[in-house]
Amino acid sequence: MRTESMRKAEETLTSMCEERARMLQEQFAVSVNHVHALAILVSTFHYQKSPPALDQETFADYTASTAFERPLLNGVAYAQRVVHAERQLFENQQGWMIKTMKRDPSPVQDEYAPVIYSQETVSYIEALDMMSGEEDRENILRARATGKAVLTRPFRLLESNHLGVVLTFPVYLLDLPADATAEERVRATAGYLGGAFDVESLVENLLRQLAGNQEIMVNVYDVTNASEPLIMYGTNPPDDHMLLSHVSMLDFGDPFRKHQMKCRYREKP
Ligand code: WA2
Repeated sequence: MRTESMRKAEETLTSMCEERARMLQEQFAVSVNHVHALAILVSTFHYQKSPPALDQETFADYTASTAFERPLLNGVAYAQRVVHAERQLFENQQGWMIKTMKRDPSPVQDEYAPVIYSQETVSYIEALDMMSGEEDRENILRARATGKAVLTRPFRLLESNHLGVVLTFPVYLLDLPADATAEERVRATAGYLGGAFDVESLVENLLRQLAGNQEIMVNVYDVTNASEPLIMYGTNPPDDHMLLSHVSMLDFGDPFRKHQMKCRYREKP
């Protein structure tokens, strides 16, 4: 029997879930937009000026003072595309060797994506070849072939070991027409500007500020593969079909990935 109090509880849960989904999506979108602007900044000051009018110190200062624009990102960085034939020259110029994400000297590869500029909060990825990590590598390949912002599946981030996703924008050496082919895009690729959404700690922070936080439990899932949802935020709840739940749709701007938020009451209302 559906009582009046159950109907009321359902309505409250729906509105709390929709509010949380809207806020998360909004903070995600502003962060993505600002990373887009940083990709244009690198293109303008590193590649359209000769010699480059950008260095690590300037990048670190600028990204530190604009960090408030990217509320869900733990930091941003720029990885340059280096093909193997250029590796020696690149390493000599930088004065360091390209390392894998496990911090070993990089073995020979066709190409590399070493981080040359980083926000101080993620300085631990400096000199690391971002193509040496499976999730980051897939992002790099998809970003440069499409020219669009792309997201990884949720995975454990370096250093913090928090659950999160990485955002990647491609940077090109020249202006490409909107209908450029994937091969043209790959050939024109200069590097990759991106950052990590520390979903585990920064979404927690966001939700903690909202009224009613004690009463409901929030989970975010990557449901790109509908039959195998991947947890992106929250502890996987016991499957209790007796508890009310509500699913809110999320759009993080990468059409290749689908996400949703699921909210439940912690206790039976
Ligand atoms: N940034 C921070 N922490 C990470 C990470 C990452 N990737 N990957 C794993 N933990 C420079 O796509 C280019 C940033 C990758 C961009």
